[in-house]
Amino acid sequence: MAFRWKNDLTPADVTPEGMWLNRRQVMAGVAAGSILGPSVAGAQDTTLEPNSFEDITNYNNFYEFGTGKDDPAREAHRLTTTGWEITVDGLVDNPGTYSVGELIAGLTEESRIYRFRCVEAWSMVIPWNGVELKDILDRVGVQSGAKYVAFETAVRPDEMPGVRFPTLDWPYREGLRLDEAMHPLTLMATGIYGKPMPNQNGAPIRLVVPWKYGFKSIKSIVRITLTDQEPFTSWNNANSREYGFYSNVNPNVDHPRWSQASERKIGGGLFARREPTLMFNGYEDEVAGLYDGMDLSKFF
Ligand SMILES: Nc1nc2c(c(=O)[nH]1)N[C@H]1C(S)=C(S)[C@@H](COP(=O)(O)O)O[C@H]1N2
Ligand SMILES: [Mo]
Repeated sequence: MAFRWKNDLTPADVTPEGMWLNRRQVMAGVAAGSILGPSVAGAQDTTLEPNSFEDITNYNNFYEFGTGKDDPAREAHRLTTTGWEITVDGLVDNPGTYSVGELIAGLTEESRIYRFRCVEAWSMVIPWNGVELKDILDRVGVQSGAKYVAFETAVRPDEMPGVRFPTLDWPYREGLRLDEAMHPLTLMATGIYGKPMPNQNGAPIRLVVPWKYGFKSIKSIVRITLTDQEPFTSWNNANSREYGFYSNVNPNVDHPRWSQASERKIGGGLFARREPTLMFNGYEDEVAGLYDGMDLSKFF
């Protein structure tokens, strides 16, 4: 079945955290009934059941806080996010340094459940809150020569123990083609489960591109640059054989060291079966047209 997106999922479609825990217990025992409360739209597809807030905030990749999955949950409280500013520059009509509030004030707030797929072959389903990146870009005025959007994460050695080591060439940087950035599925997320974005997930604002591997979804953004050149991206720079610029979820293109054909959903328990990975992470109907005529094994 097609995934639902845009405005057809509302906060009421997201099983509240407490309800979700209850629900698992109930499902284990008695038959399901009306006491289960609201559930996720499209729940026939069990992979769309959101992960718990606990899973989403305790199993993270955020190398600025260390390379272990539990490092961000332990270390990211050091990040101070008050007074956060984002510099917008390059080919825009209104370059400048803006507070998060200035960038998103008055834009339509979205609540959307997206499947999230890491290149390490695990996945989660996350209820995000945020705004469409397109709305922010329209606000700053993209000039006609712009073809790409580049993003940078903060680098704060005093707050981010991981950046004291050369794990990556800091700052963490990512980029999208302009049409990918303007696609309505592309969010700038400011929260999870209706709560402000936890630091380990990229507070106060991070990108979410659901048809691409997780590493494209750069966290704790401090700079957005419109450019006519394909941007530097951290993982492509670290290992260009393993990580291309496009990084679309593609079960037919293996990572050089492991298969991408299946995935394990986090939180499924020890005996959870692997699920087949879907082309473009299940968003094929919505985004395949962006890549018409491109050889996706070459542009991986
Ligand atoms: N700045 C920054 N952004 C980042 C990363 C990172 O290490 N640093 N890791 C990426 C990777 S590999 C993944 S899978 C996702 C994880 O997002 P989550 O922890 O919110 O699930 O963040 C991405 N964004
Ligand atoms: Mo990842």
